[in-house]
Amino acid sequence: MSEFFPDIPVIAYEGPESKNPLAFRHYNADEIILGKPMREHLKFAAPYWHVMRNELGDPFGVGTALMPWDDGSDSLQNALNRVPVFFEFLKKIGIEYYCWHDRDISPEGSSLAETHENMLAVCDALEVQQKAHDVRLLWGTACLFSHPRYSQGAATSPDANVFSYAASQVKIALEQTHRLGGTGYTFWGGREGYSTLLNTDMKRELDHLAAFLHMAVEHAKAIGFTGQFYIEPKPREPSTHQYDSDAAACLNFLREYNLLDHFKLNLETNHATLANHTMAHEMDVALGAGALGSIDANQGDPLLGWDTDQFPTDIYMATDVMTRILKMGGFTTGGLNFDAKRRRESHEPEDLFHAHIGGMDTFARALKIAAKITEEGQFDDFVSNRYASYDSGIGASIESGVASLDSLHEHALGIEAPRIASGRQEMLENLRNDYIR
Ligand code: XUL
Ligand code: CO
Repeated sequence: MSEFFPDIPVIAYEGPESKNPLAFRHYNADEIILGKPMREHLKFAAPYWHVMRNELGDPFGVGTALMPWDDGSDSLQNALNRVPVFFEFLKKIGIEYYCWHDRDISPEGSSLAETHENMLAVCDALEVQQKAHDVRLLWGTACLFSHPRYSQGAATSPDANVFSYAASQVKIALEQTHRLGGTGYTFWGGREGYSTLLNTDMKRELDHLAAFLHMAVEHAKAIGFTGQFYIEPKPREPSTHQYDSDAAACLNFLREYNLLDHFKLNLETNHATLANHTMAHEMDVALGAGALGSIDANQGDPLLGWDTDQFPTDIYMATDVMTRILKMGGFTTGGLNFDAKRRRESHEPEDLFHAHIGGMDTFARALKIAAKITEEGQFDDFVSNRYASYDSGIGASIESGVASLDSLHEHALGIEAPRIASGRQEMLENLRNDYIR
C-alpha cells in the first residue's frame, strides 16, 4: 500500500528509552495531559510549501531535495501528483492538520482565469484526500510575494492593478479555504513593506493594506466563512522593513484601522527572533490583547541573521510556548504549524520524517513540562505575590482608577521609604531548570 515512502513505517510512540530514530519518544497522541489528549493540546500542522515544495536551494546553489514523485514541471498534472504524496506523509507521521499557500498547491496559469481554474482542480483533489485520511485544513493563504508582479508589494503596491490581482487571488484562496473546511485564513505580508522611503508613501500604503483586509472580512461574511483571520508578524526579509514587523506593530495597525475584532496573530518563533524579541515576549503581547491565535513553530540560528526556518528542538522555547497556550485555555482555531525546512544537506525523503519527529517530540515534552509548571503554579504564585501590593489598599485604588496624584502624594508622605523586594531572577531560572530535565 505504501507508494511514495516505502521504507518508512507509520511512526509510533515507543517511549523515552527507545533507540529507534523513526519513533516518538514523547509524542503519544492519545495520552491524556490535564484532561485532554496530547493531539488536541498540540494540534500539529504541516505546511505544504516546505514539505512538498521546498527544494532546499539557497542563494549559492540549486535545490538538493530528492523528490522522486515530482517531475520538476509547473504543470497542473504534477501539482495533482503531489497531493497523495503529501497525505501519505501526513498519515505516516500522524499529523492531522495542514496549511497551504495557493501557489504551493497549484500553478500559475497563462491567464489569471486559468490560474484560478488550476486552483479549483487541485482543491477538488485535496478535498477527496482530506476526507479519506481525516485531515483538516488549519489555514489557507495566498502567495502574494513570489511572482514579479508583487515585487513592490501586493495590497501595498503603488499600482492599483496589482492590488486588484492580489484581491482576486485572495477571493479565490478564501473561498477554497472555506470550501475545504479551513479553520483559519492567514495574511503574511511578504512584500507589504518598503525597500526605501525615497519612493514610498507609507501612510497611503497602510491605508491600502487596511482597505484590503476589510474587503477580505466583508467577503468572508458574504460567503459564510466563520474561520479566524490571522496576521503573521515578521520584521524584515524579504523587505527592508515590513509593516507587520512584530506583534505590537500588528496590534497597533489592527486597532488603528478597526480590524482588531476580526484578526488574531499567527506568531512564528523565528520571526520573533528576527524582531529581536523572545517568543515569550511576542506571545505575552498578543495574550494581553486577547489576540493570540496560532503558532508557526520553528527556530532560527542565533549565528545567522535571517529566517533559517529550522525545526524546533529548543525545549526552553517550546516550554515557554506551551505554558502560554495552556494559560490561554488551549488552541481554539489555531494550532502548531511546523513552518520549518530541512537543512540543504538533509536531502533524502526520510529526513522529512526525522525533522518532524524532532519537532513533535520537542513540543510533546514541552507540553508535559508546561502542564507540571501550570499544575504546581510556582511561577504564577511568585508573580502574583510580586504584585500583591496592588490587591488591596493604595494599590487597589491605583488599579481601579480611583487614585490621583493628590491621593498618592498624601499616601507617600505618610509612609516609610519603600523597600522593594528582590526579583529573584536567578532563583527562578534555577527553578525552571528543575522542570526542564
Ligand atoms: C515566511 C512565512 C510564511 C508564512 C505564510 O517567513 O513564515 O511561510 O507563514 O505565508
Ligand atoms: Co510562517
